[in-house]
Amino acid sequence: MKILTKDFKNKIKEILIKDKSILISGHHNPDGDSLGGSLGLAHLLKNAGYDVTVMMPSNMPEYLEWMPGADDILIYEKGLTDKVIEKADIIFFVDFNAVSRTENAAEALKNSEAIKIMLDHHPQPSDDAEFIFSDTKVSSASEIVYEFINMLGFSEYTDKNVATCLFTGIMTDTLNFSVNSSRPETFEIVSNFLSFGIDKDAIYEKVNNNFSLKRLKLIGYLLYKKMKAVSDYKFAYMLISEKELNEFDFRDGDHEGIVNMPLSVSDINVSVLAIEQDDFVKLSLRSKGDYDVNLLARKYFNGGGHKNAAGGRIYKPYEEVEDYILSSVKDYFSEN
Ligand SMILES: [Mn+2]
Repeated sequence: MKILTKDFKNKIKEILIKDKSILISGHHNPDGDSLGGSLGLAHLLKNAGYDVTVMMPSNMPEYLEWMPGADDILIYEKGLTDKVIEKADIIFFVDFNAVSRTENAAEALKNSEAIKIMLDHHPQPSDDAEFIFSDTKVSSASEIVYEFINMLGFSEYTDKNVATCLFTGIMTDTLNFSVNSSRPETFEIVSNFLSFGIDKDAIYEKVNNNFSLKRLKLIGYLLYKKMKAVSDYKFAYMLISEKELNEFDFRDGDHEGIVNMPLSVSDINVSVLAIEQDDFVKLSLRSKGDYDVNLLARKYFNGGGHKNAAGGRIYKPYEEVEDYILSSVKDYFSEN
């Protein structure tokens, strides 16, 4: 466990006084880990008698709306939520390494005088928080939240809700335990969660088999009509325009998992999904083994993330994006 702050445990214990108001923030477009880690921590701190609010910078995907506590999440709105941020004494950042990852909420979070605690597993944590509890070796931020709870001696406040939320974070970030889950500790933690009576199979079902028929047709269309592969670089990519998105009633969260599909081909090691938005083209990048899409996203696509999963943006007209992706990837692979 990498603690980047001296005397972390004692200082946190000094800070966490019961009458302080605590805000927990996930990142923009929150995924299962950011929501699971935030809600799990919130349930635990509430059980321990703290005043806690959870905020997300933008809406959560529909397939995670069932999570315990999801109904009480504040979705950031300029002005309205700024007051809540201003009032907070302590703010937790869960599953992100820089405040810019909260997009619209970033300014208010930056301006807040609250003490900030980062619980994360992304590489290169920024100094946007005074206290940083971060490790790239663990499966997820939810696992870090669990370690944090343990370190503080708060495990006795774990209940089924805490276990359900943190389990969901670990399950989703490891793509159902297929990646980033080779440490025995991850399964020890999951084993502990099962002892709280969580319904593992139902959680899997709700997260993975909860999409619309239109989304399945979109996947078919993308794989059959849109996917292109560059065999020299074992690289596949798909571009989708706003017009096409509208044809398939595309909703937040619908693209989840699609970018991984080309990696099921033995000869594809890197996959990119590019989605046209109003002011830029949004990229999801995935890879297998030692292929590092974090570096690729940082160098060419105004983004970053993990070695095998990253995101980015291209600020160019949609028509120019394909050429830009191809030349960037060629450039990157000829250098590395
Ligand atoms: Mn994560």
